[in-house]
Amino acid sequence: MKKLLLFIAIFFYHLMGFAQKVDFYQKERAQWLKIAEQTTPKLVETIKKPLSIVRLEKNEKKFQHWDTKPQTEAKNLFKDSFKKQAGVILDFGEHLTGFVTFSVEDFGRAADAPIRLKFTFGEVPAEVAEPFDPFKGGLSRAWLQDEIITISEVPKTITIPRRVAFRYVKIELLGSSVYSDFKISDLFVKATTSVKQSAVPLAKGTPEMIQKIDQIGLNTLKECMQTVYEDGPKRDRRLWIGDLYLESLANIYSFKNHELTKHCLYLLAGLSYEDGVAPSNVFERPKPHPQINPLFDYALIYNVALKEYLQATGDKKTALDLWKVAKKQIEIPKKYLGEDGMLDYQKAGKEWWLFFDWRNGLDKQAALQGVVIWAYKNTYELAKMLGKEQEVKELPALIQKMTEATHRTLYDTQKGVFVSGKDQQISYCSQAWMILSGVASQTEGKKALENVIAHTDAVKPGAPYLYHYVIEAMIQVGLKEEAKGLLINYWGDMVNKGADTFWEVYDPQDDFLSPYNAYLINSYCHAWSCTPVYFIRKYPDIFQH
Ligand code: RAM
Repeated sequence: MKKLLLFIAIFFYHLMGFAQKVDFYQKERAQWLKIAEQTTPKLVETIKKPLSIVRLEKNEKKFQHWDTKPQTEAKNLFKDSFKKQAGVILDFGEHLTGFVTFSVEDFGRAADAPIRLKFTFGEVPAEVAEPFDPFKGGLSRAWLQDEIITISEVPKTITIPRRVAFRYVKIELLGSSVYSDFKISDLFVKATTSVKQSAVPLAKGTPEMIQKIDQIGLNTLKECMQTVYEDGPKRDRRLWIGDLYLESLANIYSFKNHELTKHCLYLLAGLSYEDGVAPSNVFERPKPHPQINPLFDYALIYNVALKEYLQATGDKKTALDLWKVAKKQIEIPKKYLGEDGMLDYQKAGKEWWLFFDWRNGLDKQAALQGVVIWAYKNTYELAKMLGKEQEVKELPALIQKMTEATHRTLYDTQKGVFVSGKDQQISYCSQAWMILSGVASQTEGKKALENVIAHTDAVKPGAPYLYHYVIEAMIQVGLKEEAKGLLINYWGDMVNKGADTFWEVYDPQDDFLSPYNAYLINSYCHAWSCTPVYFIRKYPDIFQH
């Protein structure tokens, strides 16, 4: 008997071990990855040449205190000795992403020593103005775009192996023959994007600043649309769910490259973690693989992105094929859900990365309740479109229970705002998520946003990502003028400071803010900042008049 019990115990132990290792998408994964591969977009390539040679000027009033002044046409570089022009800064006049090729030629006298050049590419002037070292940032120094190239034979044409994202390039001379001279006789970039179709023009009479914001938003989106929706073509050059969601919304109202969205949704599904959680971010090369870095809110946002894709395209086949992923994501919060309808946000915060925004000290309890309810609602809508309500029939009751509990626990009736965490923090983030989830009624939401604007100590958004949700919430409660005002103030401020593409983080009070403790490593062409394109085009009555 004892032996039998021991045998049963061992059997179950192995069974459980085996169960843990089983890949939740074992049956589907290969096929999803195959479809992802088949839908990889072909990039559109354009050759672009520099427009001018610029000089840097220190100016406290300009972004990060640097300004550029045009000096002469870029083609003058190609005629003359480079020795005389070392340190030159070329300006391409726009943000570009691609591979740079350059040629060197001698002046008739063969070089008797190699030439060593240092190229520094910058999205913003500070990157070609400030030294990169010593580097104290939290991410790899190698993201900074400086490349040293040694040329052993002249003449020569060389393509720099690294793809770069830039508007400016500084070229320095680190070494060359002391006897002979040379020139850089050509330099161009083969710029890429997967955007094929241009966006329709805005209505006549659209305010000038809105037009500028829209154009820069389109440039940002175009640059980030490569073979996936990248978060930033300079850094991190990969597909994140949160960025994909906002980019695909903007794409629906502009370039309409739905094939790219489909490709990304399949790639994410095919690279989901073995326990079924959608991966926070994935890489395409050297072969498709996820970063093992689960992110709670992003996993749930996968469902919303899939629903929006279905709504925009009517492509039921894809949505049905990927439904299994959406269904699995709704399980994630259940582990933390108490009998009272509130999530154990502290436990979730210990076990997961909860993102919502780059803002130190932000309390995420309210946002967490909000994002779960919002994702559940969207998933239920998706299920209805696919005739799958039965498979998620618990959702409506769950949504109601969580909504009531959240309202009871987090709404401060006296102050007229939603609070978060044990210190009852008041933030823009919490108000936005309480509105988007429907926890706040229309009137409460409107009042909560008005109150938070008036509340000088409220925790403000740190990155454009959260500004998106705040503006969406404003529109939802009818604060249309405020939404327009915020869009113009926040993104318009970047325009006034010279943005060609919108930035990863921007605090109007602090040009040097960086989540990575090194502002030069911030991305200055960042996917999640492109959403004015979505607002301006989805709500023409608010933004195009
Ligand atoms: C950064 C990137 C990316 C974002 C994640 C959460 O690494 O900026 O865009 O989605 O954080």
